[in-house]
Amino acid sequence: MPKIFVIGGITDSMKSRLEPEFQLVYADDLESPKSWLEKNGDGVPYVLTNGHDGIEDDYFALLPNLKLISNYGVGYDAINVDMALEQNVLVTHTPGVLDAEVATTALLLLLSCFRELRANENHVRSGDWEAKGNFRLSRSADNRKIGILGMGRIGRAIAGKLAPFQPEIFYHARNKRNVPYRYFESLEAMAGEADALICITPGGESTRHLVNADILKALGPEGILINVSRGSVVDEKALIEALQNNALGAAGLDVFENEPHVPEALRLMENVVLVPHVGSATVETRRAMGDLAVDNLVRHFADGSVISAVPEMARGKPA
Ligand code: NAP
Ligand code: 8YV
Repeated sequence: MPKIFVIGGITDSMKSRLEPEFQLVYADDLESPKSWLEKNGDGVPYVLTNGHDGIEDDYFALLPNLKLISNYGVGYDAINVDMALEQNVLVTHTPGVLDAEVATTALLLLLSCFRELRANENHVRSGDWEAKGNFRLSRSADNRKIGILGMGRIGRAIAGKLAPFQPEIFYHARNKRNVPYRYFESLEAMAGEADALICITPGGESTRHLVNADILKALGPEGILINVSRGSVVDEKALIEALQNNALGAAGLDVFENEPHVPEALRLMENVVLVPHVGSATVETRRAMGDLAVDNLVRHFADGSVISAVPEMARGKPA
C-alpha cells in the first residue's frame, strides 16, 4: 500500500476512506517527523496536510519520490508551491465546498460587531442588567456600506449572504471582476467609504499587511474590520493600536498572525469578537472538504489525475 504522510489532524471519516487503500503515517505520532522522513521519506508518494500546518520547506528534499500534496483546505499559503513545481509535485486543495460556511462566519462576526454582541452578553452575564438597567443602543447592520477585500469564491458568497441586509457592496482586488458591485482600485479609498471592511484574500507575501495603519485610519473610529482570510493580511500591531486609540470602532477576527497565540490586548477588548480559525469548521463542511482532499488522493492513485489542483499547477515547472 502507498504511504501517506499525514501532517496535522484529519477526521475519522477521512481515515476510514483512506485506510483500506493507503498506509497512513501520522507526523503527530512521531517523536521526530524529520528523522522519520530522513530514514523513510523516499518511500512516500503522498502528503496530506491542511491550511494551518502546510509542509516545511525542508521536507521536500527528504521526499524525493513525492507525487502529490493534498491540502485539506482552500488556502495553501503554508505550502511552498514553487518548490513543489520544481520537484514535479502536484498540489491540490478544496475550493468551493467551504464558501457558504466561511461566508456565514464572516457574517457572524460582522453582525456581532454592529450589534455589540459581546458587550450586551457581558451586561447580562455580569448581573449589570438587573443591577444597573438597560444597556446602551448598538448600531444597525442594515443598509451599510460594506467593503470586501478579495472578490473570489468566498468574497462572492459573503456578498450574496449579505443581501438581506441591503448593503451597498464595494470590493477591492488586483483585478476587476464581472460582479454587480463597485470596484475600487485603491483599498484605502474603499476603506474610506466603507462602514466595514471584510478581508477574504489568500495569505502569503503578496497580501502581507495589506491592511495596515493607513487602511485602519481610513476605516475610522466607527469602522469595523472583519478578518476571515489569513492573519498575515492584517498588521496586528497596527490593529491593536487603532483599537486602543479608538481610531477603529470594532473588529471580528477568525485568523491571527501567530496562531494559536492571540495577543492579550485583543483578548481583553470588549469591542473585539474572537473565534479560533473556525471559518469552515462545521461537521458538514469539514466532511465535504475531507471528501475532496481524499478524492484527490484516491484519484491520483487510481489513474494519476487529480480533481482540484491549485491554479499554479497549470503554469508547470519553471524553465
Ligand atoms: P479565490 O477564489 O482565489 O479568491 C481570492 C481573491 O483574493 C480574488 O478576488 C483575488 O483577486 C484576491 N486577491 C488575491 N491576491 C490579492 C492581492 N494581492 N491584493 C488584492 N486582492 C487579492 O479564493 P477563495 O476560495 O475565495 O479563498 C480566499 C482565502 O480565504 C483562502 O486563500 C484562505 O486564505 C481564506 N480562507 C479562510 C478560511 C477560514 O477558516 N478563515 C477558510 C477558507 C479560506 P485578484 O487575483 O484579482 O487580486
Ligand atoms: C481551515 C482554511 O482552517 O480552507 C482554508 O484555507 O483556512 C480553513 O478551511 C483549514 O485549512 C482546514 O484544515
